Amino acid sequence: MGLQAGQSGLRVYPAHLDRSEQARLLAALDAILTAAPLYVSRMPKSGRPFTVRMSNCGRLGWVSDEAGYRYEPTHPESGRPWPAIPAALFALWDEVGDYPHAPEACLINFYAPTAKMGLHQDRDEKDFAAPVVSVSLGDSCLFRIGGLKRGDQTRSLRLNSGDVVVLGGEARLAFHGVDRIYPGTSTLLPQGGRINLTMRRVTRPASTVAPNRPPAEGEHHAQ
Ligand SMILES: O=C(O)CCC(=O)C(=O)O
Repeated sequence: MGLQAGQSGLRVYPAHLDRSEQARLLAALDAILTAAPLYVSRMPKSGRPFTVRMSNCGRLGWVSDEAGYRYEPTHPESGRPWPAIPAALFALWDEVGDYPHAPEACLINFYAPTAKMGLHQDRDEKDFAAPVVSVSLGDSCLFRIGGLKRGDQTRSLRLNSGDVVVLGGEARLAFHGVDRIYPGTSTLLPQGGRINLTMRRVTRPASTVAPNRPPAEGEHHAQ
């Protein structure tokens, strides 16, 4: 795949999960979404609803409302902690993430046939050295990715059920979004639609936190 400026570190793994792996993941998600149901997030300031419904699993979950984008340890409607990230997703992160610390959040996006997601950057995390690892399940979509500036040229690719995308390196901060869903292109989700999972590391791992003491003699720290 030809890469544009701002896209090095974008890796696409077509059909990385086979049908039975997708079905097992979906079963795990069913249990997660029973405990932490999908809900309607709202845009900062305007309160305009997203067309995508969301939930999370992991120690932290990405939320958005009039107060802004942020990570929270609990579901905004039930007030309960998010369910744990399934083991299969931790294994996937280890396999493709190329990053030594575990993800802390997994955002679950559900796209009904008319839902979409505008171009945006994922920048509410503390450590951009960690990738975002994304899994597509269900109906195919048209995914768009550009560069580091909103106005940069974009390219589109179709993502199908079982595809995995890694936004690492420069592409970690690339603008991206979903222009449309292709209804009826998968039989994985009984009711149709698309689920996208994005795993993220939210906090800076302890070993990479800059020390707040001067270096000891003979010890060097990058400035
Ligand atoms: O649905 C997708 O493939 C992308 C999701 C996304 O951009 C996000 O959750 O930040």
